[in-house]
Amino acid sequence: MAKYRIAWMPGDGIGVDVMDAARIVLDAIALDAEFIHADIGWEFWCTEGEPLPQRTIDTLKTCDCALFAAITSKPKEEAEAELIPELQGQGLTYRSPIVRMRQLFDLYVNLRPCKAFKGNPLNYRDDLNLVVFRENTQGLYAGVEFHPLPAEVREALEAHSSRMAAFHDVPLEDIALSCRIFTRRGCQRIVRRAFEYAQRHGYPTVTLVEKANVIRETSGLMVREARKIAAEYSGIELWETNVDAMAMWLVKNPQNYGVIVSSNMFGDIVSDLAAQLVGGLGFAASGNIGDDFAIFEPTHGSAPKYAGQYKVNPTAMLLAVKLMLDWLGETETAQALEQAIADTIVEGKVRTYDLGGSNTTLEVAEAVAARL
Ligand code: GGG
Repeated sequence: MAKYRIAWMPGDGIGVDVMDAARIVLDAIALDAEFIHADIGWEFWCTEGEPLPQRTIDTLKTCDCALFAAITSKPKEEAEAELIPELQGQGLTYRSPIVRMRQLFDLYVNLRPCKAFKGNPLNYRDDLNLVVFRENTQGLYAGVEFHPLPAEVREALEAHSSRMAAFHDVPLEDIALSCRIFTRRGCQRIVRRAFEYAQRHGYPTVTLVEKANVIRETSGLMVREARKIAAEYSGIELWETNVDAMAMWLVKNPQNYGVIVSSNMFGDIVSDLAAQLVGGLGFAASGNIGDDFAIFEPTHGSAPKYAGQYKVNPTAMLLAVKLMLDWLGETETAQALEQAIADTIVEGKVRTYDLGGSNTTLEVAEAVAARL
């Protein structure tokens, strides 16, 4: 029996291309693992009305972790129009399979390292090593949304907040509401993971990105809990920054930052900004991590127009493999893989089009594999 059972989820679009690249590298390191294919993505929405079939959830439950590439998703009306005729008109609603997996498996950490690899022509600066901890299960992405606003929800809100008076005359069908739900435990655990990481990797600061001067209750809860946790880590300073200011500072002085922690939506935005500083989504991997299960993926989507052309940069996918190896405790192999990726980049001989080269996705993976 193999040491690890890993769910294998290419998804669709270029997800398939970059997963083939991941396989080349995993074969080269000869990880003692069984890879179990699991269905996910647009095809299963169109044909089954469910982009994350129950059989996939069942498979995930039998695995140590999962490697996932990319999926397509489309706005509500387009999604409904692409269902097979038998499934149309049944009131099926597309739900993000990524968000669902995060919630189903309580993968509350979205870990997004953004490291500038030497020789990457797309680096904004060469001295960046940012790591974003984004809360992954609650906040504005909790999925508690209304449109039209139910009358009883309006009544309850009016009973609790005088500010609702401003909307009293707006018809219910003209109001949409998305709830930003924070829990004390949710705030505590993401901040604690960020501090633990900072301590383990020698970062002197953790920067909390919120907007507590305006969003006083949710951001405020996060800030208050972060201050308590920070008090337990004497060598690490807590920096508190508003999200709008952070966007500016990350462009002005990104080298001043290290570990960054934020809630779901702000963390999503800040981590994309941070990714662009080190070459863009082609270099951005993420780990969706819970207490005993994790899913690793490149942060890019499925880029359908490039699907099957094997021209996109697989580096983000390969870095996702590296994160997975770290999480599995295969630290030396993870380090060797990162070094092979870094060496391939700095040598600059094998490059995909985004870096000015003409090599294929698989050629980049082979160049990395050759160094392992
Ligand atoms: N690897 C990340 C990915 O595939 N992203 C595509 C995406 O964000 N889709 C929206 C969704 O979650 O449905």
